[in-house]
Amino acid sequence: MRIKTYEVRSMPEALARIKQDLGPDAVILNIRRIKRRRLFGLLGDKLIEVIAGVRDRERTSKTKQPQAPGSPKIVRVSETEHVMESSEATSTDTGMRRLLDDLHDHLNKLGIHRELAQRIVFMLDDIASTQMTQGIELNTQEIRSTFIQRLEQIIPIAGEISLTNGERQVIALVGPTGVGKTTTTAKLAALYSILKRRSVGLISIDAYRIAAYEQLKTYAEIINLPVQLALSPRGAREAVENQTNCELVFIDTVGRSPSHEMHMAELQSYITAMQPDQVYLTLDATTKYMDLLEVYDKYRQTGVSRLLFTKLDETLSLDSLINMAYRTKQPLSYFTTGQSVPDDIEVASHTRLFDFMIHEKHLQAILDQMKE
Ligand SMILES: Nc1nc2c(ncn2[C@@H]2O[C@H](COP(=O)(O)OP(=O)(O)OP(=O)(O)O)[C@@H](O)[C@H]2O)c(=O)[nH]1
Ligand SMILES: [Mg+2]
Repeated sequence: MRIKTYEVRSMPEALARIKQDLGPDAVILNIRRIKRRRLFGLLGDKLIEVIAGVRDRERTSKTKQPQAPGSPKIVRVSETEHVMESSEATSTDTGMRRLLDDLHDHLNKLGIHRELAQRIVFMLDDIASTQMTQGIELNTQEIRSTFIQRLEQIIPIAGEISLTNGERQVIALVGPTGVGKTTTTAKLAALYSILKRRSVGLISIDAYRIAAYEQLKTYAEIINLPVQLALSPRGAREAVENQTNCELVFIDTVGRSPSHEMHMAELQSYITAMQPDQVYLTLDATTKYMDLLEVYDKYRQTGVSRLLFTKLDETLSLDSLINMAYRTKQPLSYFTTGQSVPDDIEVASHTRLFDFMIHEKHLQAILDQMKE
């Protein structure tokens, strides 16, 4: 076996060098943090020592050798490609490993998807060790803000509706009954017409329950906006065409159980007729993750392009919401936090997601460990 030792600043750097020297079949035998003393023993650089090896015959063979039961976990360099791409590193310092394992357990207990929990732990480890190896004075705020920025790579957030001058945006809210589509439509309409002074149009689609139209109309009268009621896909298309002077048009659709096949087909025909620029799948944050996945599967045919979560005020758990954004890769748009129109709405942010998943005490414990 050929064995080489590398002293590097990050795991991606180690993996690139090992792959180049020893090939994709090389295995990582050990990783530990080390301090390299500079001249006069001052200001030690914090580095990672990685020992890697390759069996002589493996330098040419592509077949994997089965691992003996009970032997330590050996990671092939070729299997760590995803780690390199996302520049996430691993740490095997015992103390640090234990802390990161605890954090992983904590995320699992919160209900965070296993794979996502793993990525979060890798990312946190990488951020902390990169800051340390670059000699940046460590504090929890720095780590927190860097992490929040990097969270974008794994949980997409669309942010607020962006309006380009002269271009009209048509946004449809779809989703199961009672999630808060009409209330949220009213909140968004008020926000954009009153606070942002944009010209807003409203369309209600409800062939069955005239009450839903009345509900939106009541809000619209307070905000001082007209609402058009569409009772057929054709009528809905005409309603959209009529709103040419508006910069923003919101379409409130009526909810039904997603298992109601006829409703889904009908909703689909309305959406096809109206061709909205964005379809916001509106979901209740208190719903279980598995049920949300089911709802998503039914509604995705309507061309869902954003997720909007309501009723965050009714739950302390954001796991379903986070898992949905991670799993579906659909960007999060807004969160609603109560029944008050228009106050109880906020633009989705990574900060809220971070604060749910990772607490100050986790960051402090990691920093204390790294400073040892
Ligand atoms: N606690 C809380 N309640 C909300 C929120 N958003 C909406 N609601 C309430 O949820 C209930 C249903 O809201 P609607 O807006 O009528 O729901 P919908 O999705 O339009 O329902 P359908 O038209 O039947 O499909 C109402 O009592 C709202 O006040 C929120 O963010 N938090
Ligand atoms: Mg409604």
